[in-house]
Amino acid sequence: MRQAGRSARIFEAASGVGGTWYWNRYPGARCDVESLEYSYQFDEALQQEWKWSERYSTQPEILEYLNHVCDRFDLRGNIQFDTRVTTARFDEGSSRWQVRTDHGDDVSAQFVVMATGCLSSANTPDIAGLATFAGDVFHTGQWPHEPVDFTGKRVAVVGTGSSGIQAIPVIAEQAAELFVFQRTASYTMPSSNGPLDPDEEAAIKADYAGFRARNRLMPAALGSQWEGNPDSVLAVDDDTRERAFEEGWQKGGFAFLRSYPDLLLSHEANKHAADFARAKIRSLVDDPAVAKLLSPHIVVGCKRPCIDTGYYATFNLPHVHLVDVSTTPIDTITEHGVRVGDDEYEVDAIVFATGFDAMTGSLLRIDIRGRDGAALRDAWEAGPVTYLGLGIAGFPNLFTVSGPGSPSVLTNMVVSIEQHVDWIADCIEYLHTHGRRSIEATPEAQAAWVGHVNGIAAMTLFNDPGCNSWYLGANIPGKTRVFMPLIGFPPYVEKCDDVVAHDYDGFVLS
Ligand code: NA7
Repeated sequence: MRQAGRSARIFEAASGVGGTWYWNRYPGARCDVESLEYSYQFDEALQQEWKWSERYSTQPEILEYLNHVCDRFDLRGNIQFDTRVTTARFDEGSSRWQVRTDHGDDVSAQFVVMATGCLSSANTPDIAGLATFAGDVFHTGQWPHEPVDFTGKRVAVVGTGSSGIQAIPVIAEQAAELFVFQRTASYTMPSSNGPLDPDEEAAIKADYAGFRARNRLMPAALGSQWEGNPDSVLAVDDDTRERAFEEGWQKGGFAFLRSYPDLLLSHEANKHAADFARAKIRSLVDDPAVAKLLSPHIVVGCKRPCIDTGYYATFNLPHVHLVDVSTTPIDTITEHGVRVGDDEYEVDAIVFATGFDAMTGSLLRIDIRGRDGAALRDAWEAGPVTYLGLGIAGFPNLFTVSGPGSPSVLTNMVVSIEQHVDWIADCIEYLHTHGRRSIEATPEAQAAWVGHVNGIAAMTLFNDPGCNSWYLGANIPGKTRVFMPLIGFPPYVEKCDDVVAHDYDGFVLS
């Protein structure tokens, strides 16, 4: 906006920049996308000069990077921290938004850009008795800034998604006793993390633009360096398949799931990958009963796969206990611990690694009112509806960065965010140069787009009835089950560009 000569005010609930990387300070927090990819590409000098230390960056290092970017481009002065936007109302008379904050700001703006994040509304389950617990309670997504020391403590971790799986091995190093409460076993692949290879870094930096361009052509906007097999997993013999899976597993990260192109397209194909992963678990966990409990039953990849460092080996430690809460849920939190059925687990601290009200949570916490005072909460009651994940019918001049209906969380988020930010900035420029005051998605274009997003999801296993992922909102009681992101980054970018090329086809400019 500054480059375009426009004024912008930025409101941020936190005391500093960083978003996800500001809040998720839990032990072991690390990115699941490689460092040389999980970084901005808008400035060549920035991407050349910044030095990452590991293949997968830790939370403190990414936060340091984001603070560096903020200062390098002199953005801090435009940001009002510790301020939460409470309402945003569109005034049809002036065609402007009235934005209010919990600090009493009352701001009139022509455009509002919601950069509120996809995983920013922490979900703490409503378990009876939580307020009576005498020890410390944490949520991985709202971790304190002061150091937390679990040395000598008995600790409960509730949740075994990405956050739990990263935190558990690190907490286990300190805790005297660790109880892990698992409702659904996740698939997790080794990160094969290590110091960033200087040769690999030099090779990428020698043609960073080329590397970025190749990644933008990948379905998830990442991983062009991994060679997948073009054939169906069903078309190869057992040895070939096992070799390819092993190679993917050893490479680390999401490479395993990229071994074959059809793993998320057919149950038969998926079962091969799931069986391979379950065999790995049996080989890594000493106690067969524990290995069995840790073995997922769901489709591999229908939830975002986790990337770990030493997760399974942690369960071979004598002071680490896995508690199955799949059939008997956590009943109550007592003064001294966690009760499951007739058993009470006495602990000094409880860590909720229970995820987020994803993709819509933070938007809907703000009272957003469009034309005729209509509430976004009502418009999205049966699940979010958008056009391109960028605009919403009835809500003119409101943009959502990585909104539902865009590839967002199924991609390298930084790439998706930059694509959206560029699109929005270009759009605002276009409106100014063409003497238009407002842009609004048409209900028809929006309905067609939602149908398209759902239609693609229906061709995959992401919608599998056995899979209660946050992509589907199925992790939040009462939330409508609908697959929110769009699968496939490159065709999406083409569509966005095409919409622009056709004078913002599907939007009304007035
Ligand atoms: P996730 O992936 O949503 O994981 C949350 C975990 O918490 C998951 O294992 C849940 O089990 C579990 N959970 C939630 N509520 C309960 C209750 N009431 N009892 C027991 N267990 C519960 O969140 P993360 O923070 O780990 O990761 C989110 C994303 O951040 C991740 O995908 C990466 O993209 C980064 P469930 O599976 O619902 O049975």
